[in-house]
Amino acid sequence: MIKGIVFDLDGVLLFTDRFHYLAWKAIADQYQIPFDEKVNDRLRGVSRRESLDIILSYSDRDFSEAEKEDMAAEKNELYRGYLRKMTPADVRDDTRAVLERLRGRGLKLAVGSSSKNTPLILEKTDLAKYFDAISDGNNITHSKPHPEVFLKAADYLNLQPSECIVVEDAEAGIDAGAAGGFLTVGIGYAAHYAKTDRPIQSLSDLPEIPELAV
Ligand code: B16
Ligand code: MG
Repeated sequence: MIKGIVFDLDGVLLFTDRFHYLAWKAIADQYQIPFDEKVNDRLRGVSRRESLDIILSYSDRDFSEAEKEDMAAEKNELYRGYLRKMTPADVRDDTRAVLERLRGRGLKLAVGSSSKNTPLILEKTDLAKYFDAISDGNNITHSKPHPEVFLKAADYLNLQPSECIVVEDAEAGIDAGAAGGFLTVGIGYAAHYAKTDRPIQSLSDLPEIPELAV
């Protein structure tokens, strides 16, 4: 029986993926590295440093460790510039409605995000109040597709992975959910991924999946 739901943040609850794209694009342009939406899709759910390594694999020159640290820090400053301008209006009405509906059914809700910027995002958008637990890039040592972030979320909820659903937009996130023993729901990019258990078109479809049917 499902008792809890762990939501990915970027690409599921919010569309901060656009800000990641814009910030990485500025860095890539600065170093004449080819970067487009297709490369950006490879960064979904992946940590900041691993994202940089993927971007740099499209360059024909080598970068020192110090240069890489500077690039990652600069990207994060650009990204946080976008985040600071976010407001509660950046959360879709149907997203809030779904969260309220699921809470109303007595389900426990958690965030499971690779992002170290999760606290800032939740504060700016006033989303924290819907969640019983937050597991993010600040409390993990292995990023998705490792299941750590979701296992910690389930643990914070005092639930077993088999009692929880993971909702994700990234292949790495679906792999992480499956590796942890969660039922996976895929939205957006992950709705087309073969390993996703339950693909959905929009978050509003989540309460209708068979495992949550009342
Ligand atoms: P940060 P999620 C992930 O968030 C993003 O999808 C991914 O593109 C990003 O690199 C990662 O967070 C780390 O973010 O640089 O803010 O620590 O999808 O797991 O909510
Ligand atoms: Mg995501």
